[in-house]
Amino acid sequence: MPGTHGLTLTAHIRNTQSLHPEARGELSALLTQVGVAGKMISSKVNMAGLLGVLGSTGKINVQGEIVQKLDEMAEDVMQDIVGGSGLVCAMLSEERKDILEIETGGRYVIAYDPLDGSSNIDANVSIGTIFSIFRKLSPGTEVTRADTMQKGCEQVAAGYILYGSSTVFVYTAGEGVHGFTLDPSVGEYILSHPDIRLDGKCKCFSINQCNAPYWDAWVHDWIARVMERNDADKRRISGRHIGSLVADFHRNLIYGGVFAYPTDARSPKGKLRLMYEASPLAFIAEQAGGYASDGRISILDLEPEELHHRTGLIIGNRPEVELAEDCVGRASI
Ligand code: P6P
Repeated sequence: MPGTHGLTLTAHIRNTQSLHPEARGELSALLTQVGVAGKMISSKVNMAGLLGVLGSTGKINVQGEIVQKLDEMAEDVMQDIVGGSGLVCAMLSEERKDILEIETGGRYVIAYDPLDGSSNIDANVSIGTIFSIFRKLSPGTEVTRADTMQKGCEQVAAGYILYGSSTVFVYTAGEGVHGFTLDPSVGEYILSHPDIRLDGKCKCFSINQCNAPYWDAWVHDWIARVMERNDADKRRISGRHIGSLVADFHRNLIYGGVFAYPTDARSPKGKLRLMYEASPLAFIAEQAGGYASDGRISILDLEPEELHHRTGLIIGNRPEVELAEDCVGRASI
């Protein structure tokens, strides 16, 4: 049992591993390495204004988005610390067009957004690293599509490191969702949010209202049906949206809430990416008792069509997400 000094992330990961006698410790080592990368990125993000690393590089990435200087830094850290761990055979990154195959031939594949929400960096808004881990399926050392284009339900672990008022590492390895706060004085993540649950009341509603002119009709119907719970007696749900997915998701995970970025006329396939944004957060949401959908089916059941597959996303308390699916269904009749 942890004493007054708390349980470290490393100890928690090892304890989770002990639930699987067949485990060889490689996933534990990989999660620990992701944590190390998060500490390095956190130290740079927290000093960004002083290191001359704010602002953009002037480059445009494969997504057609402006690359921030900290995006490049975070990508470099992930390649060095995770790619150099000998534990992964392939890395899928939001910042790179193609898959990076790693010669050392580890047994895992990692998909990640090195710095989600980075367009908010100059305003000191919380941003984060989102990651999704799969087991290599094909025999031998060759990396195949079967290894990299796996459905979300095949994930063995997922999580994010949120660089906010404190740095928080949140992960699941299929045994619930647990959060750790970085103690910068010792450089250790300490368990601060054991067994996070997303099955209480939905208190926050997160959507970019300025996309309303582009929404399908069902979104307006869904919002109206959610807002019915606010009446003269009480405001039961409030709007909270900061435009940084990882920060919006974390707030909703802790307080209870639903986030939506549905497909719309501007983004008919969706804006958010399946492999390294929607899928890992969906794994976390479901492990915490919530749910994530593209409006029709679970995010975890979507078949990836390409590396940077985009999708609509409604994620958070299960009743509100299922209500969205009901609205979609009614609109298609
Ligand atoms: P919009 C950040 O660029 C991001 O990928 C997510 O973190 C965020 O939720 C979304 O885009 C914001 O997009 O169109 O509302 O500005």
